[in-house]
Amino acid sequence: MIKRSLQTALDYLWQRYKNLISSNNLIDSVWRFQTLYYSMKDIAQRFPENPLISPIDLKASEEGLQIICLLNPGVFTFEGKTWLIVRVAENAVQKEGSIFFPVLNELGKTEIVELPSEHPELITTDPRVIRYMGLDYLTTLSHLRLLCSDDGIHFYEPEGYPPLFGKGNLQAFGIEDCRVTFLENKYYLTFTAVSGNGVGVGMRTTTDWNTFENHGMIIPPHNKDCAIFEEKINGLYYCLHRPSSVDIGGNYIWLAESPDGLHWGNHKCIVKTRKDNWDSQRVGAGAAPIKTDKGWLEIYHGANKEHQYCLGAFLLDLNDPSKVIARTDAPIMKPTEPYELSGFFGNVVFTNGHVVDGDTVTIYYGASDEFVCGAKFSIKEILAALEV
Ligand code: MAN
Repeated sequence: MIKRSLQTALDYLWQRYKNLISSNNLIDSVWRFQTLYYSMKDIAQRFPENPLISPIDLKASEEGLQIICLLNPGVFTFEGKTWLIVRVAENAVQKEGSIFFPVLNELGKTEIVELPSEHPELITTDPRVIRYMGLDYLTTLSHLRLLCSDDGIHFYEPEGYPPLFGKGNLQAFGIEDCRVTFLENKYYLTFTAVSGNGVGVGMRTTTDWNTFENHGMIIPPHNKDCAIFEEKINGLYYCLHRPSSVDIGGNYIWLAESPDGLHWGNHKCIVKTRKDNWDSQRVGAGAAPIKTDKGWLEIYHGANKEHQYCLGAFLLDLNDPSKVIARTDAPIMKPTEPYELSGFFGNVVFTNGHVVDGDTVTIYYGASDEFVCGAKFSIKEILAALEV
């Protein structure tokens, strides 16, 4: 609490005096203070090449649709390259007097729905959602696209790896925010499956990224942000997931276990929102937890009432992941750069994919729900930021 108030005060002072400090070229200690302050504020080292991929870099999946957002990629390594499975959100071309949005029909074909733009029961205040006559729809339809890279910075669409689209009536509004877990020679893809029936967790598995086994919906609505651990613990599969409880409860992170990776039980609520904090409204898991000698380290997102999305971290016991050992008090990353502050849905940094190399975790993240970006963290530094 004290640390947080101190940080708010420092934040204010820095915003007020940064120009003065740089123009007067003040003594070294001021710069040391500045460095210290910045490290308290955000410990992410963003790629200078950010944003790495923008909507204009890819082609729409079909005529009549346009790519509005590229965001929240799952990440994996395959055949010596870094791969992203990017969420591509497309909308329909708009015309005066109506609102158009794409959905998938039972056959998996895109259909454009038209609504009158002036209607007493139409609410379009959130750019992501259309509320019409008491029902919710999405302004965009998302599918998942595979991109790969030799250096982790420059990504391209390889030939022979077709995109993944929603299938069936539980994915009619699209598939989003895919996490990828490599476990026992198989890639597990867990993603948000959206339709008029609700928002749940869909799963497909693959070994070659060409043929996929479809496991349907593994966790029913309302649920998202499902990340499967990359190792079994005491013979069981584990995952983090995020149900949303409408009345009693909230948007909290839960843990579940499974004998086969498909059927999940023994659910436990492990990480909750924190009142008046940066993660006061919702929390959700990022990618699969990272195994460290201190415990399972998870980078998660949290949002406040103003829908500002930041990243934090928590640590779970290696042997019993339902025990939360520690959690960061302040965010380890918050929206600060122009591409994180404004875009399709500004003030958002959101991650669900990373690669680990020794002490370095490289996250790929959605900025402002519009661009794909990259940043590095030192695992030691994240561990040092945890509060017990
Ligand atoms: C939700 C999801 C994410 C999105 C954030 C911020 O958590 O829809 O895909 O990035 O909101 O809009």
